[in-house]
Amino acid sequence: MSDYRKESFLALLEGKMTRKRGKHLEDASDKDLYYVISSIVKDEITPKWLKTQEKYQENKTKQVYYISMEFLIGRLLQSNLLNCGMLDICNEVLKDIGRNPEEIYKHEHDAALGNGGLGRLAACFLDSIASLKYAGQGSGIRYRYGLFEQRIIHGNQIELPDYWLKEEYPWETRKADEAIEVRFGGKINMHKKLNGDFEFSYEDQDKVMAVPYDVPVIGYQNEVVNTLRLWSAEVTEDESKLMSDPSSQYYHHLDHSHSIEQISGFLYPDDSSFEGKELRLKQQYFLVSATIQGILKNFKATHDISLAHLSEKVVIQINDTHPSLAVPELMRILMDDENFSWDEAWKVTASVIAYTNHTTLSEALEKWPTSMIQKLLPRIYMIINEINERFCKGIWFDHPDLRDKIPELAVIADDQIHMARLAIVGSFSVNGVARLHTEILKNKEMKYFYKLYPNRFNNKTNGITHRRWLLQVNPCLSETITEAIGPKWIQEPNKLIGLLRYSNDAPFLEKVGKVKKQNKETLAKLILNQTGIKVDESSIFDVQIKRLHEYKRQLLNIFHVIYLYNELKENPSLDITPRTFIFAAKAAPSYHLAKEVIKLIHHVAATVNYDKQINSKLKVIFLENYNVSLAEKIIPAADISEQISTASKEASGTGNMKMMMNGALTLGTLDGANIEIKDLVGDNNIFIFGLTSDQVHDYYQYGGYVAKDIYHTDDRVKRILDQLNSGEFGHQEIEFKDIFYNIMYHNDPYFVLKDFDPYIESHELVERSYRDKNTWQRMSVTNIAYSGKFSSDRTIKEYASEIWKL
Ligand code: C3B
Repeated sequence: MSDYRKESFLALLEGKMTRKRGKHLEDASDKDLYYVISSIVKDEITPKWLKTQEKYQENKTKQVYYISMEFLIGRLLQSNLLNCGMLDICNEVLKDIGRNPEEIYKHEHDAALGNGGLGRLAACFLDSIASLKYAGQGSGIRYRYGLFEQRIIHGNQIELPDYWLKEEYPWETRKADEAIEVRFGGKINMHKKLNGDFEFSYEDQDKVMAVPYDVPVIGYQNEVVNTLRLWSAEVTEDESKLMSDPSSQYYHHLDHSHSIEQISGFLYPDDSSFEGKELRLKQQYFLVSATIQGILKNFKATHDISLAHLSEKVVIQINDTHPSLAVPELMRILMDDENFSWDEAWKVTASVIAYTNHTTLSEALEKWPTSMIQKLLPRIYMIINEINERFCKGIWFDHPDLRDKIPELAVIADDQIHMARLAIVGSFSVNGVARLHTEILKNKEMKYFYKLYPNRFNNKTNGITHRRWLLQVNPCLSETITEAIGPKWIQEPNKLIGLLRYSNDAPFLEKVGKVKKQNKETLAKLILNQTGIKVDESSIFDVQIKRLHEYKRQLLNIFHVIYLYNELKENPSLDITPRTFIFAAKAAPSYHLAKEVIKLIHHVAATVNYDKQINSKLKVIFLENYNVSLAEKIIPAADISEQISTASKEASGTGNMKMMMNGALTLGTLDGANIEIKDLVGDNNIFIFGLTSDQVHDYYQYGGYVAKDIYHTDDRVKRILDQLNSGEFGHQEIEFKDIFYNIMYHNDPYFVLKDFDPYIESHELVERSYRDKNTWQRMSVTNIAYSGKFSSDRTIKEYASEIWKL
């Protein structure tokens, strides 16, 4: 690093510190430094931000709008420094003045505007869109409260509000002059026009201001700065004036403004499950209406062609069905405000919107009661009705073979609006997020739609940004990689494949092993700090970090731990490689069984970790409050990546990709993107076990699996389940009866017992393989080498060329 660059960065820091915080550098707190460095980054990128937007305007570039109810961006300072090429210099200068960069970056509150995979995917996509120089915007909600903070008390999950905006958020810029009015409820009037068409006008609607807050999305060292636009719900100016009018009913208005602000009040904490709350519907319409109005306004300001050509300049990707009201909303504006006929409006709408499906879980399917939509969004309801009628008629006349399937296909059925059907009908592209998942959509879940629209369906296997998930979170590994194959992999992650040449190179393998060891030591310190438990740094770090859900089967994992514990208790001198099982997971607050599993993990941990006879060989760690920042600490230290969902249930997974990229070996089922990982690395570099998706499907369809039979025939399983019932883990006998009942009397809906034996076997193979350090290191490097495919750059290039046509 040149002294000159360092000196000028230091001068900037000093100058800003006095101007912004009124302090000398030597008196500055870590928080002062956090704010000042953020402000330096913002100064650096603001001209580029303006220029990027101006260029898009001047060149009339086609734009993609990625609409999502969730953007799980986490902290931004470090990745922003990285992307604008200032991370190294900043770190060095901080160290020179005796400060610890980590401590400073920690002062940023994680922006947890998402639940899990879907929200984090959206964040990775924005990073790749900007880094690949595509013109794209994210559009989401500026929730005042993000995903709850998790505390664990006696094994019970307690949820605390995440008021992340308590202090200034340095990355956002409020754009009050670009606010947009969104309207709910009211009365619709129809008038017949001279030509026989109908015209619609609205009365008595509730008005809400959508105020945008823009967050910059910085491309990787390429001058591009895109935007994530987060909408905040506020009272309109007229209404706030009324509040200060002494003759008005002040309390009434306060109440009203509170209910309006609630629209962007908090993120619903459900992951892959649908809660039909009216406030959630309001959030969805609020996001969609503000975004689409904004898009059209921008289109008109930029282009001098008619809105009939919208699809030449705009594409809207909707992230799952949550924003699928985009279809009727765009129709409404084109017809009621822009005087398009139905057919003209439909042609535009269905060529602009593309839909990504992220799950086939039935409990996640969004179905709104017609009465709710009718009351809250009367005009939207009329439009959905018309879409439905035309769609059903189309099947009746053009696809007589599918006539008897109309009840399964209709957008409105059983007094409910089926949002996935609306999204499919109203879009030009429907994609799944991994190969298996897309095949399931085409051949099972959506097979009649696939028959109707074979060309609409396509696959886009997920990805993750290697810039954050390797370069930033694992600097030592990144350096080691660069030393071996040069720095080109940073721009072209497929170049990681060059590492294969080193997979038998002993010094290189040793270096990679050393980096892993350091990362494990760092994580061990964090574990000690957070839990007071000392773990063996040379043990296998076996990691399962993700939302807690029955289908992800943290239960299977903890059953294996109990099994190992039982074995060791029976034979304490058993020669096993020490293991540290690391869990982190939030459960949806109303998801009882998931919370029971968290409790079970804690009770097993309490038994295992304090049992002197065996605790040098086995430790169970649950790290509370799983979020992006914690993931960044755990992933570089993982040896084993547990991806053990019931086959067919995990659409893709992205944690599997992050851990692979950091050299962990996958222990997983043939589900989601695990299959694609296996296809790349080969059977010898992954541990695969359990039922296939087809087998799972057949059991569901034709029966034939009886969980109780396994209980009665496999002593290991019987012992574990009896332990749950006997109070051995926990304080009372009834503690885990719901888990027990679910397996025994609901026939183990996620096949935990069925996959138990192959899972144990796979773990034994893991253990044996780990004993041969050289082989393990080679497997690890092979995984890193093939991980380039899972960069979100690859995914985004596919979206851009095959769907968005940018
Ligand atoms: C998740 C799926 O569960 C994951 O398999 C997938 O990798 C990610 O989406 C990203 O595609 N998902 C989620 O986080 N929330 C939902 N509501 C539905 C799916």
